[in-house]
Amino acid sequence: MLNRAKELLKEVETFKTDKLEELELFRIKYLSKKGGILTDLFSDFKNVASEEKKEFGQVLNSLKDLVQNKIDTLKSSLEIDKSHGEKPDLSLPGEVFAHGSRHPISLVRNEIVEIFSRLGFTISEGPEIEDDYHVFSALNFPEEHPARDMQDTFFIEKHPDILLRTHTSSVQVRVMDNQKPPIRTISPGRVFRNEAISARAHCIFHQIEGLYIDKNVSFVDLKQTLLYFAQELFGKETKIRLRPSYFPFTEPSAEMDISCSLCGGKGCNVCKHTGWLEILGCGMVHPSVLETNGIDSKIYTGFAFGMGIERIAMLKFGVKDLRLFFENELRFLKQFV
Ligand code: 2U9
Repeated sequence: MLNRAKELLKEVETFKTDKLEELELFRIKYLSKKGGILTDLFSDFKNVASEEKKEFGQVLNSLKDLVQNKIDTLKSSLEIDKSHGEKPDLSLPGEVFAHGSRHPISLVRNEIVEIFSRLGFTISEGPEIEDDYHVFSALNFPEEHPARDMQDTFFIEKHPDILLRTHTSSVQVRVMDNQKPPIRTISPGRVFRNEAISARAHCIFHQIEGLYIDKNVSFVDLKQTLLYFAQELFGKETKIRLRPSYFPFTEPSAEMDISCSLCGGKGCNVCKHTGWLEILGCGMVHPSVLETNGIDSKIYTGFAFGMGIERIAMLKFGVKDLRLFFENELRFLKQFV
């Protein structure tokens, strides 16, 4: 019986297969509870002469370990091979990964940031959760202004002074807190307004606001800066026009149109046959805003502007529904690769 066990050790050692089915037969042959070779040998153990018991026991245990190891190693290597259909060809070139692409809002934001960087504007960022002072009071919003209303602004529950910023001008208020003029900065970021979601409006959108404060900054500087910006973004042929407007934080204030980039100003569906497209608001920083923020309005003047990135992206890419920018539908995003 000892010799039989030793022969089996050799047999197991030399066993090879490249088929999982054959390995299963091997397992049954040795380990099956009914008629398995090892099972039978273990039950014969009691019949072995006592002087042979020690050696037989050791051989039997080695045989059992060997069978189990053989099954484990062959099984794992056959399963790896099976998952590849066949043994992997290590000389093949690697698989090409599909790269993601920048979101259209990021593309437009980066382009706008680059244009103003060339004019010496720095980039400033600040918190999305703000306080009343940085969003409204420091920007000359009167106490009763509708923007301060629950209908227009998201307030943090039980904290009437804490809210989600409705514009990134609050970042520039923080810049003025920490920096003396000259100040030349743009602040891109998400803003939040309590509005119903539609093809033209969303409760979250992205803005870029700009601020330039120095001695002798005039409306001419504002106009020339924005003309450069419009021609860099929409093409050298682009014309601008400024229409009088009103914001609490600028005086005088204006809205800026560009000549329609689709019809070149002749009139089409996109510009509603006017030849012009509104793209941003702007103005000279209100003297009260300068004073509230510790800047002497007799020495310094400044201009400011603000635009919604979604609106610019819609015009640039011909997107008709603003909601597409938020849905992250791959068929939409893949068009901007
Ligand atoms: C400071 C002082 C003044 C930023 C400005 C606008 C005009 C403006 C809107 C355009 C479309 C926001 O996204 S929108 O709804 N913005 O019309 N924003 S001037 O004025 C400032 C900024 C900072 C300290």
